[in-house]
Amino acid sequence: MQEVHQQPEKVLVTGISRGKDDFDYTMTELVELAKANNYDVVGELRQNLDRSTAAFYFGSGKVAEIRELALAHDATTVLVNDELSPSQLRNLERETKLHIVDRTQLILEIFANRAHSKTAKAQVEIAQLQYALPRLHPSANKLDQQGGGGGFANRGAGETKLEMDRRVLNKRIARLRRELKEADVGETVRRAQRDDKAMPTVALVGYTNAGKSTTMNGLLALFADHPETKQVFEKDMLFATLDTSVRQLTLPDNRKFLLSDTVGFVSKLPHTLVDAFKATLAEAASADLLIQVVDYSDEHYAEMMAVTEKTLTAIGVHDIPMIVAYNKADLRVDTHYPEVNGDDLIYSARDHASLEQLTDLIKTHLFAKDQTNTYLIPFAKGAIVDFINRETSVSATDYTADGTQITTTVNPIQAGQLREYLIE
Ligand SMILES: Nc1nc2c(ncn2[C@@H]2O[C@H](COP(=O)(O)OP(=O)(O)OP(=O)(O)O)[C@@H](O)[C@H]2O)c(=O)[nH]1
Ligand SMILES: [Mg+2]
Repeated sequence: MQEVHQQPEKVLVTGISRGKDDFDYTMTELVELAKANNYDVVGELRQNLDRSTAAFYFGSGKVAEIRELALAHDATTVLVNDELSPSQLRNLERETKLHIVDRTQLILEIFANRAHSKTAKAQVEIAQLQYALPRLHPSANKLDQQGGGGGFANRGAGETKLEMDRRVLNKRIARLRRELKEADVGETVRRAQRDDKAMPTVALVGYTNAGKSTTMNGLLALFADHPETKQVFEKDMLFATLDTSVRQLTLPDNRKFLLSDTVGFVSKLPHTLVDAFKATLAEAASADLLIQVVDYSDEHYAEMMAVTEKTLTAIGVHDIPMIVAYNKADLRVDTHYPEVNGDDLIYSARDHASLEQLTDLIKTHLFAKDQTNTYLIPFAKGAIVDFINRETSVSATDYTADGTQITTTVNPIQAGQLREYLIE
């Protein structure tokens, strides 16, 4: 995998508007993405065009202008705000004699630099290889040597036969897929759930840097099942989290749920990445409840929410109840928090009262179908009494001549498991 650039490489950021409302925001974000990959942004060039041109993406005249601006600023690389077609990429490289990195490739590079676990590395590499496949070209090797190419397997001299290159890449993709299947990402959750199938699951989702991991850590600090439960990694940077973490939480009334934290989204998230990360994101797709964490202090939060909704649909999330959690309210001068509005919450992940409010909302959703019942457990069934004490929210215990009588709040699955002992 490619290392973070040692000496920041000077780059231009470029894009065409295509008459889209979110153009400004995606261009601003492109600069952030560039910084996240340690590029030094020295200039920007925009063109107002209704549509990109098939040959160069930019309209006539702009290509020469890019070259001049790059020369004037010593820039060696040009970042483009969209995914380019293979021929647009080739033509632009040829005409400008500069290294062209489109938005997809940039995001792939960031992911590659951030990936630590074997799973994340394999998922990113699959996405990179799929991006590279249609772009394989006899001249591709030459371009790669200009640096910053993103660690594709088609590096190196002497690979002239396109067919052979394709075969090598496809073989590598197949191998990585096999390895991923063996590692089985979904296993994390299933292992956690195996002990108690009745445990509901909650997934934190949302834009990158919104505060998902900070929210997870806040809830863990309050309700982690064991004091030694590990906190997750949180940091002020794009795509801090690439791996899914699942932790068990136990509320003061003894009710439990599983909370998961996973990779964040960004606008125009490459579809090869969405595909490659499907297994990791499956967490969200199978949750009982989603918490969409929003950076409410960012002026573009509405666009970020729209992107999140779109990405959730793309990974196959349908009809899962959602709490919208407007985070970082502490950074807004005019906002009172915590404040609950129906299913939504304005809060700060660093604020105790906020986390309590969030917990209340989670409880309302997860435990709405709970029921309070009284059971009579024969003395011979001590294990059942243990189970009730461990897993449910007990309000009264009496010892009668016929056994232990317990009044407790159970979820529908537990109610089914305990039905034969029900007395009222
Ligand atoms: N001021 C303030 N900062 C916050 C709050 N919540 C999170 N942050 C900061 O925002 C940054 C990003 O937080 P993370 O929790 O890592 O964000 P994330 O959503 O997990 O991001 P990715 O893993 O990159 O998708 C960190 O520097 C946090 O300290 C908040 O309520 N107030
Ligand atoms: Mg995170």
